[in-house]
Amino acid sequence: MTKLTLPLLATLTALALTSGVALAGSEDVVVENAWARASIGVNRPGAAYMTIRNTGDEAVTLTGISTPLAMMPEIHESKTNAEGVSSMAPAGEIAIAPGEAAELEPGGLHAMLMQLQKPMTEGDSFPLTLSFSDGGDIAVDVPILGIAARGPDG
Ligand SMILES: [Cu+2]
Repeated sequence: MTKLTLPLLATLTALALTSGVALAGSEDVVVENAWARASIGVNRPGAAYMTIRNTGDEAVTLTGISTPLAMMPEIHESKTNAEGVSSMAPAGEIAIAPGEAAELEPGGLHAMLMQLQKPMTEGDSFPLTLSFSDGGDIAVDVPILGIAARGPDG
């Protein structure tokens, strides 16, 4: 070890920190009121809900989600047709205009958690990472509410 080592390490650390910062847009995203319902076992998918707010002045695009809780997490959208039959499908990328928010709520957009790795137990929480088109990620801790919860307050 020479005395050159420390400044070199400091430089590398600074570079690593700089490259971890989102390029534009997603650093202004704020996630509010995240919640999920407890599951019965792992055979059926779980779902998580939240408000994803763009507080910046550039549009942001949510491109995907990931969590260690589920092998196949995906943003879905539920729709009800004129006959009252509801169905859901992958929502693709979600663009959020400046000052706007994407609402993930029962009956609409939701984070579908397919292939659960363990049951979702009331009182626990799990990490969920949102990825954006500018390369930024936002990690959220999602509290698990009761099996009959309808909103972030239960
Ligand atoms: Cu779904």
